Amino acid sequence: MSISRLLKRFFGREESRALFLGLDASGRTSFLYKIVLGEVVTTIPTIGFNVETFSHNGLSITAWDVGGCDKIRPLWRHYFQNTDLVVFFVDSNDRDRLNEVEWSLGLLLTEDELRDIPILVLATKQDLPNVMGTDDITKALSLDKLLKGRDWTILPSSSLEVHSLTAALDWLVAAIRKSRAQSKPKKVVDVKGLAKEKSLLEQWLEVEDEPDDEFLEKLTNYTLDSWDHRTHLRLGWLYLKRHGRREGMKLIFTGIQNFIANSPRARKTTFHETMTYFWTHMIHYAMEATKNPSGDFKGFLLMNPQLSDGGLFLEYYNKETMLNNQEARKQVVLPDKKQLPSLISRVDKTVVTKLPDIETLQIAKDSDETFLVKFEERTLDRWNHECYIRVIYCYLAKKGRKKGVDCVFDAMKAFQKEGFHFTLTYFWIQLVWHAMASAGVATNTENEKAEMFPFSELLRKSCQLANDKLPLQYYSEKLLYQSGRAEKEMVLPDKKPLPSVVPSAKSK
Ligand SMILES: Nc1nc2c(ncn2[C@@H]2O[C@H](COP(=O)(O)OP(=O)(O)OP(=O)(O)O)[C@@H](O)[C@H]2O)c(=O)[nH]1
Ligand SMILES: [Mg+2]
Repeated sequence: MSISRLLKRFFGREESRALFLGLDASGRTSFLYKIVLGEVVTTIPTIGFNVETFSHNGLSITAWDVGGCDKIRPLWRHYFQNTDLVVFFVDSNDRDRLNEVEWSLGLLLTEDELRDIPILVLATKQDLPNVMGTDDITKALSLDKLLKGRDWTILPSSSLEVHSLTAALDWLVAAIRKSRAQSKPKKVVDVKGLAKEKSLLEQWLEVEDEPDDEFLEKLTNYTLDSWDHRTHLRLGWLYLKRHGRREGMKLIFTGIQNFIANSPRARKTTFHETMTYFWTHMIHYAMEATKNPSGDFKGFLLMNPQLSDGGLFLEYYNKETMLNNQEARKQVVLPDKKQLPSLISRVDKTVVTKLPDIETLQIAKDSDETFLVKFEERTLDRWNHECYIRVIYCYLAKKGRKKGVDCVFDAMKAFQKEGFHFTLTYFWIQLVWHAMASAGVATNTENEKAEMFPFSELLRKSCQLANDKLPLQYYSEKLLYQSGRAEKEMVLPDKKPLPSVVPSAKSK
């Protein structure tokens, strides 16, 4: 039985997942929030993703809007699994990048996990003058050829015109339903492990569970009836749900250790630190990333069928590292195949407690232009965090987003050499851009004259930029400095997502 039918049987609701992809600035985040909030928000480029759930024509849709900039496009593949439909956004006003669009869509279509799924191509920004129409785009991208054999269409859209969004959603819902009705068995079998998950999941859903409190009591007095993967998932889910990540984690670790030490039922198992950490993380991630329609453990299982695969860790770790390495049993070792999915959290309660005193900041008296010249000539008389942020600001303000990002990367690689850190560079670009967008001075185009809003003014408005520890509010130290990857490629934050909508968003 398919997951969607199981969902319907258990909760009387249909759930689905749609993936929003496309080049950067193609309009995904604007589209998503126009649907969810009903207003045109001010966006900044998405690093990582936004995820929102909404309903249309009786179907609940969880939409994943994944950042499209070329530097982070390799991250897309982490979001493919269990996708029902892809909405591919094309900026109708961007004739220059049609080749890149075609290439990127073509690449996507070769992905095994996306085989056979319907594709909705959205020609966005139709409210702008002289844009390409859907026919022009179809022809330019050879969509007839590229998408042959799939259920697909191309529709015009504008985040200013509600009816265009409704028409897109009408098609999306109908396509998902049609694809489910046809229920191509090939697709199900092809997705790794799903055939196995399916029957196991059904069995799991039929288990009569004792109430949660009774379950925990049995755990702590070592009388649980079973000690299997399902039990581990349940205890992880329950502790995280009741106590949050920090406290929940402690309870999970001691709960499992004590049970193994005291219950004859767990005689054959030994405690494994890395495995426990892995599953706790995956459970927590799943809880944050999906809505649980019933709020109970079965609802959680149903929304996250991938967790029933006990071998899931093999996607992230080599078998050798996880199972044959004594060190991994005693302390957490990092995955050596791919990074664990990052946690997303919508609620940002962290505040910067100690703001630097702006007046004491030693912002060089030079104008931004002179400062940049001195930086390029290597004649600055000091180098500190403010200088670093200021270089980023000057390039972004002068060159606009796209060229500015490239300039910052080139400049920092040349300047910092061995010390260059890919993720941190991107992090600060994003935060500076966010500050600029909030101050209303972010422009996408080159501005050679750059009647710039001076850097000191930006810092005054967004003083968190002066806090060089800011990345640690988003990233764990381990991921940033000890994973060996963050220096070389973009890794997503594991504490909270980077901002992608400007807070004081006003309707345009
Ligand atoms: N005129 C017009 N502008 C739009 C429309 N949709 C998006 N934009 C603008 O296009 C720019 C990029 O929009 P986003 O929604 O951030 O694009 P994105 O695809 O999420 O981009 P990334 O997150 O950078 O990958 C912003 O300046 C939007 O205001 C639209 O329908 N009409
Ligand atoms: Mg976006």
